[in-house]
Amino acid sequence: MKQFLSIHPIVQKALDNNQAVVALESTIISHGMPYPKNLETALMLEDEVRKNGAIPATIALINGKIKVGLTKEELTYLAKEGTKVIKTSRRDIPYVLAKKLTGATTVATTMIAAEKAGIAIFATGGIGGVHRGASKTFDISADLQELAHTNVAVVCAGIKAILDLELTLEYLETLGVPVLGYKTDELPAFYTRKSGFKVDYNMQNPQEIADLLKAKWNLGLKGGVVLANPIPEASSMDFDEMTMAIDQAIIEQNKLGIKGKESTPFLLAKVKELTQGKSLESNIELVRNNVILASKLAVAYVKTTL
Ligand code: PSU
Ligand code: MN
Repeated sequence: MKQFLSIHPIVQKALDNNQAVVALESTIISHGMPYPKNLETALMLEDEVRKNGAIPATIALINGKIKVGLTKEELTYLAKEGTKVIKTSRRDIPYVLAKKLTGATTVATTMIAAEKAGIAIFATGGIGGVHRGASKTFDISADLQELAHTNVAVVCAGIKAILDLELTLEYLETLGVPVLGYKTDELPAFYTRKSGFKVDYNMQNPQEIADLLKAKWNLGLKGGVVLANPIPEASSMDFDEMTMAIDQAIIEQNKLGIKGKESTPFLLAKVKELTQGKSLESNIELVRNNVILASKLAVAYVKTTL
């Protein structure tokens, strides 16, 4: 494992001293936003982690290594390369490493890297899930299987709204993954605070969540947890406008025959276009909000002995 894992000295020192660390993914940088907004956002998110008492560890695959904690040069490189870097989910890892290519990590791969490095808390925008029409296409994100097996808590604004939220919740239930709401009974829908679906449990503070994580993992129950944190009211989108944009994006996707790993980046980019860029601003604010909660959770988690 040592051969492939490269942990930044600042991150390693924090881990050795039992300090709070928050993992961050890199596909949102490469595939989620245009340059230079993506670089500004990546740096802003790392700052938010520090301001909230934790150490950030953005993760990517570079030159044959899984890098946990990136330098500013590495972040800049990823941001500039954009979609030229390989969106790396679990099945892509061996190829990208063996060929010494550059890979941006999805939720699944960020969880794998975080667990190997010893990081329990990870913040992102939204998790992948069961795509609409999956009964025919079988398009179900590897993020869900990862949540079943890998011991990392994923702080997100819910399941990406372009997906089938109801089927994703059923799938997570089957896999035994708790879906927690932060100060809400209702599952947020990424760009909006409401979805019409319920979370499993409404959690009121980071300590309560840290206690739940310790209970799960000390018992040896493998797998992750979804902590769904609603987008702040001021940044949330209009539900009907979003529904229309998503429906239209899916129509265009089907017309163009876009499938597989291109599906999620295409839909998110199309929704951004159809909302005249407004969804991108929401996306940035919801990730910021998740990073703040994840940092507070990481601080509570390292102090919790159960
Ligand atoms: N944000 C984007 N584009 C993306 C993703 C996030 O703007 O492609 C990634 C996330 O990293 C998430 C992944 O884990 O999409 C899910 O993709 P798939 O459905 O192919 O597993
Ligand atoms: Mn897929």
